[in-house]
Amino acid sequence: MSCFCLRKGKPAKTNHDQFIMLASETSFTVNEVEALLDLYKKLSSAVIDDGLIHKEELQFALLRNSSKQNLFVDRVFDMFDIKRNGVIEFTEFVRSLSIFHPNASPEKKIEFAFRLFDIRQSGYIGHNELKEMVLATLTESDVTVPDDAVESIVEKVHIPSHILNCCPSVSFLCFK
Ligand SMILES: [Ca+2]
Repeated sequence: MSCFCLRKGKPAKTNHDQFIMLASETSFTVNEVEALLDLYKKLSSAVIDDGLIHKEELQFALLRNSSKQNLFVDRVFDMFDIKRNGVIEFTEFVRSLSIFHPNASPEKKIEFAFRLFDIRQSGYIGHNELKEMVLATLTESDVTVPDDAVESIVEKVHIPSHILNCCPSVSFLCFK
């Protein structure tokens, strides 16, 4: 019997041309892109050894567990999965990580943070979205906090009242 598992353990097109292409599109150098491939290989074989990062693998990398559902991981995964096909490919991994590079523009970083909290992708961060993210973070840290305490946290990190008066949800412009 023949095995045609050609892509097992390898993301598609990981040749030098691809490193150059990704370096030209991101803040990374060719050497850094190459180093990211090593990291990508480790992450993408952590749970399902198929050369692609599944949500369980991102979760394992971020939280050291691969089963418990977590809103924060869901959001990060959705943002890395640019093609929205349920896996993070190497090019998506590099392009998304580039936002965290010291040379990436503050505008891009702010936009990423905004999209992370804009759970329903409405263009506004509502009170409930902020609350859900705070709850997800607390739950992951095994901290149980009464609802009114969460409300109080959300109110404290929320926007000043003079902005709140003109827009009850936070738009990207307010967020900046
Ligand atoms: Ca995998």
